[in-house]
Amino acid sequence: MTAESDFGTVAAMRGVQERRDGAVRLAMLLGGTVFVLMMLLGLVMRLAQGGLVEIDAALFYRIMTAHGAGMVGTATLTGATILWFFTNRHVPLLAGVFWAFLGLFLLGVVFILAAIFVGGYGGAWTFLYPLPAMSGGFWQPSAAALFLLGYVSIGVGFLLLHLEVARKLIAAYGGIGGALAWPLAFGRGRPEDAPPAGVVAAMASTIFNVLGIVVGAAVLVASIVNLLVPGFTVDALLAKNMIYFFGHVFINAAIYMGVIAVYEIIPEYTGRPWKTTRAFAIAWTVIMLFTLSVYPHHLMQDLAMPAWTLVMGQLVSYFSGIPLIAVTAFSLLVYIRGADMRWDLASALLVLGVAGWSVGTVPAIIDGMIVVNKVMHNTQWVPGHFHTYLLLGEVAMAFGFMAWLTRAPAAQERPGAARLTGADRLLFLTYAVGGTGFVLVFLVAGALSVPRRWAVHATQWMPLAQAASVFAALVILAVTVFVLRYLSGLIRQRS
Ligand code: HEM
Ligand SMILES: [Cu+2]
Repeated sequence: MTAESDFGTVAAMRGVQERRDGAVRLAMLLGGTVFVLMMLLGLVMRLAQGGLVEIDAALFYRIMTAHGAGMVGTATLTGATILWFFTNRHVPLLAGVFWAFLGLFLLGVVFILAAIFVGGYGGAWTFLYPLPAMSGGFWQPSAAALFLLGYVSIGVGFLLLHLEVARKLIAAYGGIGGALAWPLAFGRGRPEDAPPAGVVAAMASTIFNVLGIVVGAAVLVASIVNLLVPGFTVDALLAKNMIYFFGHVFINAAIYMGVIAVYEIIPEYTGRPWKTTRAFAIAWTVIMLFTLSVYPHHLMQDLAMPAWTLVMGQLVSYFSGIPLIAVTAFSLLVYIRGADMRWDLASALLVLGVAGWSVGTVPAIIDGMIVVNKVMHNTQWVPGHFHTYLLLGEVAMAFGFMAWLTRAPAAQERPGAARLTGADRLLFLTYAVGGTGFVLVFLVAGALSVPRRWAVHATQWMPLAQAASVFAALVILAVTVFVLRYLSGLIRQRS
């Protein structure tokens, strides 16, 4: 091959690479924007619960449905985009698959929005069978079916994305076990030969998310048939098991995929690679098994469930925090301590993301105890814990990734040049303080037995919702600036 054609190939490859990144940048822009919009819906709900604005209860439940589905979908969209971007660093992925994923995702969003705001569907993002079919006259079965079809479209998109990732990782690392670093975890493999940390995380989250989506698709299709042919019924307890298996896995996958950004980006700031150690490899395989078996902690109110499944849910809940915190939060502390850590908005948000995620598992584990769950189950303790590891966890990681994609040109050339300006510090603090205050109010309200999912609150609960609204406004302010900053970074990079 001549030098010239070599050069041509490199240039062409770079062109392909940039176009691929273009799709990633667009997906993150959409994700960031939807986060802001969904947070505004969240604020409206909190204002309504605080008695500061008046909205019809039916509208509240539509907003709650849109907020839940929109947030979970966007968290997983941004997580999967992070997974795609970094997997692509290690194995070349087919760009067309990502575009198909994005297209199916957007099609699903259109269906879901139409189902809610045109069709009036308000049965919550969890579509618990047979609720979609029992609207009490608030929506037609067709609206519920459209909502579920939107999920199917999004699910197919995710399957395509994960299958492309799985196919390439399996080929490059010698099978599923190779990509999960099993030779190192359970054999005589050496750390030097193990796949990068991001690859292990990508393989593990791909496996469980595929399983979750397949089970989810089955119960979605059954529910759609039930809506169209009411004579066709499904065992409600089985459907609930399938839905919560899917829901638990899907939202966990969002976070576990987001963490890949931490493994891949933080080394640039510490100057030390995130190593695939034996403990790391074992932990990810264990996390994979736990994620698949812990979902019964959502069914503790279901007396008809076999007792052993609930006990398993509780026990696995205890342990599922440990490997995760050991290989991510603890390692992160070690990496940061031992290095001359550089701070900028990106690294600060990524570290906050790990902290928020780790802290959020604590109230989650508490709620995963059967005796506690009996009391706390339908209180705001529940949104309290999941807003902690989502708002201060996955979402912080997603915005950290976006800040990193558009970091200052000097920092792109030389990571040592990264710095946290005064304005960035203020922005970061606004987000962290607003987010912490917001989730704390949920947890306090939960401890005081304020119920969740109530459109109208008793007068004595209203001050809580009002305080939460102030914190939410701070978060929204910060996040709006994150998105604008990202957008201006994209424009700067284009010119
Ligand atoms: C400023 C940010 C946010 C605000 C103001 C907000 C507000 C709310 C409110 C008021 C509720 C209903 C609570 C209740 O049951 O009484 C809720 C539920 C929920 N939120 Fe958020 N939220 C925010 C951010 C997020 C984020 C970042 C996520 C996920 C990535 C998220 C996911 C959810 C989910 C899944 C529900 C449950 C809906 C249901 O019960 O069906 N939220 N949020
Ligand atoms: Cu769960």
